[in-house]
Amino acid sequence: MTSSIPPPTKRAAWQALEAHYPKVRELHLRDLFAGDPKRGERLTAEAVGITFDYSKHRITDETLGLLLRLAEQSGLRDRIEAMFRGEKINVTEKRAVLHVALRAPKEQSIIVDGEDVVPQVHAVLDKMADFSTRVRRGEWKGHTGKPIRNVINIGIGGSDLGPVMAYEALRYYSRRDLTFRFVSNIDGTDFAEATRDLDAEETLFIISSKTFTTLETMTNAHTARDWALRTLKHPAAVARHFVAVSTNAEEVAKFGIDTANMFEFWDWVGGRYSMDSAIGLSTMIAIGPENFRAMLDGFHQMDEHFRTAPFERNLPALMGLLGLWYNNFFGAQTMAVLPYEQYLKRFPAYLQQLTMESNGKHVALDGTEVVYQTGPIYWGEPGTNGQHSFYQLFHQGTKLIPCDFIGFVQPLNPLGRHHDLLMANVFAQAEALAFGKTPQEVRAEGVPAWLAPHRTFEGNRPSSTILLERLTPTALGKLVALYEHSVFTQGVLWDIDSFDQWGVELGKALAARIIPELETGASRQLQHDSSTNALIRRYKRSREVSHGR
Ligand code: G6Q
Repeated sequence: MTSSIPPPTKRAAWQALEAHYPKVRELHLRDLFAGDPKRGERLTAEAVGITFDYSKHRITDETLGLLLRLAEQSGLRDRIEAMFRGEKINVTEKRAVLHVALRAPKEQSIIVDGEDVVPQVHAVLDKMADFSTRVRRGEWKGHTGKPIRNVINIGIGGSDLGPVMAYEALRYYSRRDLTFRFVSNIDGTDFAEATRDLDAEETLFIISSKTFTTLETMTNAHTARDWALRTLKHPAAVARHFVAVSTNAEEVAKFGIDTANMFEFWDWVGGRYSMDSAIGLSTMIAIGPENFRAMLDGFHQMDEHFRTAPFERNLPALMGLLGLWYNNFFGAQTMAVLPYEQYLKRFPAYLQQLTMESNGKHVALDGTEVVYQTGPIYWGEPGTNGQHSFYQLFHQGTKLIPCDFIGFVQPLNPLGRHHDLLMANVFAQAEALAFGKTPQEVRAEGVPAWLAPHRTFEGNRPSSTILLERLTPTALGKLVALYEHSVFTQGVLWDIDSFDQWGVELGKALAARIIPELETGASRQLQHDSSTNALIRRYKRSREVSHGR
């Protein structure tokens, strides 16, 4: 696979970047722009309706050339093909990685283990469309004959974050007479708050779990069943009020959901790459099958772009390479994602899982410890809110935080001057971060000498500006796929498996040992470290006191 390719830091381009970095570190964006009046236009790429301005990055043409060479020397082209061909590039789980098949058009064919998966994808999409339409038309009736008015997705991680993010992002297109809620946390408050004002007779639960064994989801699903049956009384009601999205038909049947009401997906869809699989059922009910297919088309357009565009014009490749430049050469620890679009308020949270679960790895594909940094921390908030809190640190703190600004030309809710004011802020922030304000400029404004250092902005803070026309389902698909493939690019450059998540699996097992210790009598011998033992004892003691009250 990558055997003929040396480890990342031994690649000629990586070493050339190491030698090149000290020169670039000294350059200021002010000078780079002053030396090239066309920099802004030159370092902007356009594809599939997305404008990607990367001119405000601390790079020269030489940097870019070396980064692109690194992509070639890392075998990125072959690895992209391997993913699209359905090769088992998730090596630790021996699985193909085929979220791109979820949005492949009907006429395409992608073979996994001798079988074309594209017809299966479309069969599930058709089944989802049929079900969604029945719910939306009020034809899918609850047990007592009332139409469904509330849809609750129960899932966690990849089976929650995508659906929540997509619902919020595409709310403008959603059916306003239906209520959508998302329950993920094992904290009972999540379920209690989601259902407290709902009528079980009008409520549909979508139990979304690839494995159908996840503790949080199964606990919430059982609580949901009890809650529903308290009103609906008869176990037969489960068939009308519960559907499942899963790869595990056996467990779905055991729970009591009719497998005819199960929407399938496959082991080659990773949880965090599953929002466009049947995991998106709640999204489809909210926005309708046509809009859902438009979203898939957006994903597919970006897939094709990633697969075919030369890297110097390839948005995900460029984005991934720039991220690596700061992560591995400037030592940047974090990346901020700043959508200037209220509907994208959950996008940073969604991206946190996509990026950090994918590339938070400390060993290379062959199991050896990496000797370089891998995935950075992603975080962010919608603009302009973030400006009034943490942007201070961007502008004047001691940390380098590359930013992604995301904006749309057309507002979905045009209201007076709002949109121009919003966009003025995007442009102004990126400008201020790049160019800052010199001590001379500050003093020229009449600021006294003692105050001048506090009012000075060093600038030279890098950012990308990502501009789209309008937040449509298609645009959302493009945007998500942009990040998916940028994460893929980085995984290839770092030679890691971006598609496993052993840390998450660990979390799934960890609590299992303590649960019986909390649920059974106090006398059991605790065998943890002294801190954990003491915390458990204290919890149980206090719990008994409060129960005794
Ligand atoms: C995603 C992870 C993880 C997973 C959840 C839910 O890539 O694997 O976030 O999605 O743990 O798992 P289930 O869908 O199996 O319940």
